[in-house]
Amino acid sequence: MSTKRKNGEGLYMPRRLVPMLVVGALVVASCGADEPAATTAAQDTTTTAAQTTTTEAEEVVVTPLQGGTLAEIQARGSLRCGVSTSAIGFAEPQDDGSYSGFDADYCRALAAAVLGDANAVEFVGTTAAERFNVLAAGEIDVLFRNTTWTQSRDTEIGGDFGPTTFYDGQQIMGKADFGFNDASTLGDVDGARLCTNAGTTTEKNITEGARVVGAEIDLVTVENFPEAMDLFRQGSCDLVTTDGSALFGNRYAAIQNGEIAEGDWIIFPTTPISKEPLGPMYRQNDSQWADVVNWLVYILIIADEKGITSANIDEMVANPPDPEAGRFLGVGEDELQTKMGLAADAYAQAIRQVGNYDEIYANNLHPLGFSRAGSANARWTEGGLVYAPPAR
Ligand SMILES: N[C@@H](CCC(=O)N[C@@H](CS)C(=O)NCC(=O)O)C(=O)O
Repeated sequence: MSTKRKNGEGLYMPRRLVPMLVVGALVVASCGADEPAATTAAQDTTTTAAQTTTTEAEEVVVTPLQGGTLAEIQARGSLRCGVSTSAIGFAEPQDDGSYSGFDADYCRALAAAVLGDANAVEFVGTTAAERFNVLAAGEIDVLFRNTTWTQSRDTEIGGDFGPTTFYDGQQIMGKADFGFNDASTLGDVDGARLCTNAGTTTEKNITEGARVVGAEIDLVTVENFPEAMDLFRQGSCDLVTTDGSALFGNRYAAIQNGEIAEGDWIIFPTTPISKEPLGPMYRQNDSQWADVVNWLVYILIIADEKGITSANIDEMVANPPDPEAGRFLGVGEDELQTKMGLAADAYAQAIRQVGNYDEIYANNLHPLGFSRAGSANARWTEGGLVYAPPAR
């Protein structure tokens, strides 16, 4: 792996101290069980970390459990939900061991549907590299962890995906001081050191993308994305790359806490370099559980379409706006939830205790400056991709 830098384009700062800083940072990162011991040379350490953690799917060897997840959760009385260890707006650890965020709210909504109690969740923080093993080993019932639906993950590692909850895409963040601007492209990463977390689609996308545009990069992978952000702050990495949502979230937080000024950190290219449809993942061959999770996602979308919210749910249950709403709120004679092994009011509880799609989005992502309008996460009636099949 090359650490050579491009000169003469005025894009990057000199980097004489970088090797030492990277060694220090990767020693911390290497505390993870699967990480190799750090070597003394910065370049070697970097190379080893990247090479041993890039193969996200191949490392999973545990035979998936077969079926019965719903019954297990009902017997246990709690939902084990895998989330990210720390992802701004999606899964933020709280002092009491719970998590808040967009993904965390889906865990809570699912617990409300299955157990009637949004607080009946055991959150399990997972790194990107370990998440599929944790799922396959049966340590969690479902994974809501900024997880991109890909063909290899769907076919090679014993898992299945539910409907997309957030349409994301990979971007890159650099410093305006180093010459990056809104017009920067993938080609502008030539000669740069990029950081991200291991076990992600991010690694493959940037490696393939850079190759396609003829850019030579030095990719450094660490265990968690917050570590990658630290390297970026220190200047050990010229650039960080991951799902755009995380870049926007980190930049927004840094502006809010006074660390940087608006315009200091540039996110590019404007059109992401990949599609990252994020959503739930569960073990394959458990159709009953898949249905429960999938229809949770769908019904929160349909509730948004119909204006059924946590604030007006009681009124809506008393007077459903139409027959479809009557069915999924559990008051129509032809309700379907009991046939799925749930209480008739399962999804009404999810809406009551957590909210519909728009509420989950607004509660967690509006504070970070995200807007559905004009994005792929807008309603399908407003030009977006958020769409659900009919509840009938
Ligand atoms: N969507 C990608 C990336 C997932 C990912 O790890 N994203 C980062 C940025 S949101 C993350 O969760 N970081 C939190 C952490 O590393 O703990 C994937 O499924 O591989």
